[in-house]
Amino acid sequence: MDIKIKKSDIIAVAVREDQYPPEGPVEIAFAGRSNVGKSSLLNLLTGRRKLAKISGSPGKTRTINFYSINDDELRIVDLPGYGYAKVSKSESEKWGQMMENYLINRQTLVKVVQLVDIRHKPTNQDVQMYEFLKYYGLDGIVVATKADKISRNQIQKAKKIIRETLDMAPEDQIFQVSSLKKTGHEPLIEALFSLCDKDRNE
Ligand SMILES: Nc1nc2c(ncn2[C@@H]2O[C@H](COP(=O)(O)OP(=O)(O)OP(=O)(O)O)[C@@H](O)[C@H]2O)c(=O)[nH]1
Ligand SMILES: [Mg+2]
Repeated sequence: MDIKIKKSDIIAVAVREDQYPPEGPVEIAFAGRSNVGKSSLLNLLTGRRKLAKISGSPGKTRTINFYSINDDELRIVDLPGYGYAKVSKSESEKWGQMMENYLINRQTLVKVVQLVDIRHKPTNQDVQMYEFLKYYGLDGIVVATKADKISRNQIQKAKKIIRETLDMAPEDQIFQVSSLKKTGHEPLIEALFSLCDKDRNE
């Protein structure tokens, strides 16, 4: 298996199931709080600065965006973030339905990478999200983002707090990345490609 991302294309933008692309190769989705760096991580992994739109203010990604990697060897799905205070209650309910429908029903979805900010203890919503992923067997990979924001010797401690707060299993993997400094992506890319032949219920 090739572990380089040589090609990446956006293939669908969806708010409803009928807008999803037909099921094909395995899909790996990125979940996490608004502004945690999901879209930036996609750009880092693909080496394309402008593939996904990023923003300094939360609530940038509002749709489920499907990206084909290496002509559909696998797909990465960038999700809208949660915990964005400015949305109305009805908007946040719509968001929940849109996310649940994709996460629960998509048969080719094999893993959801949970992103958390390396500087902070995961929020209650992060914990809830990770519990949800555990329930559906989609957990196991966590990415601590913005690693450039803390010093090297704080990294292990920060990762320990994340592990404990999310109640991660010993075999669960945690990667630290910096999209700003472009570090940490290589082991993550390997982990994602190693999921390529997996089935959802394995
Ligand atoms: N210093 C630093 N900033 C980062 C890093 N990753 C992302 N950011 C910044 O964080 C902000 C949010 O990044 P996005 O990638 O848009 O975050 P998102 O999780 O996709 O947000 P939503 O689409 O709102 O859910 C932007 O200003 C990024 O430049 C990082 O590794 N280091
Ligand atoms: Mg985004």
